[in-house]
Amino acid sequence: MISSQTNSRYGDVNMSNGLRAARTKAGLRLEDAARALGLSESGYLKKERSERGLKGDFIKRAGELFGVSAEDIIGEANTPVEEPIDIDLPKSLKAARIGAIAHLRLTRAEKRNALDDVTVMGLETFFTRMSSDIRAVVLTGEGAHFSAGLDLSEVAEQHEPLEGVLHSRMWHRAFDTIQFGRAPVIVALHGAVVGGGLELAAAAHIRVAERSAYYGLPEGQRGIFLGGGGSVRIARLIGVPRVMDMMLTGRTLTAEEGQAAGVTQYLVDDGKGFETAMALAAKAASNTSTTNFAVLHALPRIAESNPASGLLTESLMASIAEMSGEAKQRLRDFLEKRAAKVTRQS
Ligand code: 1HE
Repeated sequence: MISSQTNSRYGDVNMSNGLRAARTKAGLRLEDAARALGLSESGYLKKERSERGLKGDFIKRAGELFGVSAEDIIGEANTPVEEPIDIDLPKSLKAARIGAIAHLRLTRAEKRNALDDVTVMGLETFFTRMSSDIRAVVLTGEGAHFSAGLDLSEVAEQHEPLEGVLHSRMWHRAFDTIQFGRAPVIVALHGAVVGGGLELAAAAHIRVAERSAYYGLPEGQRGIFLGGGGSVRIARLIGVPRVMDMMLTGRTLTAEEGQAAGVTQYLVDDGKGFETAMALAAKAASNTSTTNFAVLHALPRIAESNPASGLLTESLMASIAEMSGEAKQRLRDFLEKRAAKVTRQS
């Protein structure tokens, strides 16, 4: 797909060019399309390269010529193009960027995105090596399920207790790089989100569920225990009594129950998870780096500390944030009526 550089809500993004795509599909050469639309070749080329070319009467005539609707051309033009990210990952993970947002996918659908050692270490590699101009990450799973959790075939092979401890600590290390990394992580969930899959989701900052999502902790049934941080993160999200129920009885929660219990912050229709996560990522990405650092690194530690230390840390963090040049500019923008007001969202 040919792309043109435009500004969008994802930062500087390569957008696919709807006009060019429609002409290519129609099998028309550039010079023929230009002539039919009454333009010089360079005049027509400019329109293919520029969003401004995709408006008004011109787009209607081009649509007629190429045999597609104007809406289709514009829709295609508004599709951001994913560009590869140059980090070596196992084949169970794929990463691409859309402007300043990285899209990381679990790509082991044939095993329901079960998390084997290679994948967990791949997650650590990605979040450790991610370049500083990535401002937010969207995490999704391919196939019918987000993740079936720990790859049980690997655990069955462990023989010494210490091996199990070190294995669990490896998960902790990897998931810490997600929770305490440099960018907000928004995860879009669907289908089974169970065991280690739920532990992975709990390490993200915002969870979006499609209605097909369901949550389980089948560790109880398998004769094992949480090991990827769930005793801490899932218990903090939904409370120890719910975790106990899920583990002792094998109870699963529907997407609606998970939303009510606090597993997720957003519940959307099937097929809408990724676009919702991208929109949320774009909002998070537009904050100042200092605010996002404070939210990711200071807030959870403050919330877990004793109140007196927490309040002191809050004051220190607040002062650092207020002093940043970016904050000063944003405050001036509001006071001089250039910034958006806070409005009620439907
Ligand atoms: C797996 C795994 C896995 C599937 N490890 N291979 N997690 C669990 O106990 C969940 C176990 N999985 C399931 O309950 C189901 O697979 C699902 C509900 C997620 C999906 O069902 P379905 O019918 O779509 O798929 P399937 O036929 O069960 O599985 C497809 C293949 O994936 C199959 O392999 P195949 O070679 O026969 O094709 C399965 O064996 C394989 N597969 N899940 C290994 N988990 C850090 S501690 C965390 C502790 C935990 O996470 S415990 C929870 C483990």
